[in-house]
Amino acid sequence: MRDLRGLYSALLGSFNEDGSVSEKGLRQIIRHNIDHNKMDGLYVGGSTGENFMLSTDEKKRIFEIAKDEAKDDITLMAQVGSVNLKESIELAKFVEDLGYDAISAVTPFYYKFDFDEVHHYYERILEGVDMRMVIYFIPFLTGVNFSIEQFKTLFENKKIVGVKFTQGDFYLLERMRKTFPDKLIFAGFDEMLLPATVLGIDGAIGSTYNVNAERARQIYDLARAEKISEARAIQHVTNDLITDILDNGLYGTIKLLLEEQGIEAGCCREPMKPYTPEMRTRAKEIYKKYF
Ligand code: HMN
Repeated sequence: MRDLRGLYSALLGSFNEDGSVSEKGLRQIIRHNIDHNKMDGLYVGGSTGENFMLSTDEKKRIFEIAKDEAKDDITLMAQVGSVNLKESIELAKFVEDLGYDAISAVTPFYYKFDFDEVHHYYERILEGVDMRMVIYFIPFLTGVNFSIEQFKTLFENKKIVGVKFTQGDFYLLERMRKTFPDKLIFAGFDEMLLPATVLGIDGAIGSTYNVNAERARQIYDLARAEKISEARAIQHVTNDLITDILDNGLYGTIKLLLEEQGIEAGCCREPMKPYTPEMRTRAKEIYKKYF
């Protein structure tokens, strides 16, 4: 069984102008993450993949392309969570058959599910598969928060091996680390990689690693070696870059930065905005400034 720890790029979605999935773009982004970025893993079907705007067939196709391109070169974690539980169950089985290393599932969102319902959702997804699962915890987008006690209840299922923690609450992160020394904690906010690493995470999953992998690796390695001031200097540059990316449109700008490196990363899926000339110009400036 593959060790799941390490740095993962959250795989970007790649779309043609008509909104269809660009297989060519996806394959190039995947190869770039393996060959150039030297990532430990890819998180497929997450927020960065614009996954919640896709049909079940499109999600399946992207899982297939990622596995076909990556083979066993890199750890593959599939985000199968959906507010449609039947779809999540189906996708979990699908990626198990494809040979993915682990699944992840976002907490069900939109409706205000109570904790028992959320618990039931995870149990139902896991019933049908023999796979390791990482909970995708992202309260600022889902509105779903857990207490330590609630995490404890979820973690009673041995198939749940960890959590992707996209949350800026370092008190909770520290409590989690102490309470669950054997569970894997992946940091989800790239701008907080250094403090999260200091608190003892097992890895990180992020959108900006598609383009800023080298600095992310340095921060992670330096922080683990307790070279904090060196790591902080790189986190400062990284956060200047992330601030500029966020100001110009997160996923689109990352794709435009990849385009500067010769990768046909494609467009975003509507209702996300098409690229404007100003956005393209700004992305070129950002590229020049940081790369
Ligand atoms: C995913 O599901 O695609 C990622 O794991 C999500 C990841 O946590 C990113 N969060 C979002 O995009 C909402 C971060 O990498 C984030 O983009 C970055 O820290 C910039 O804020």
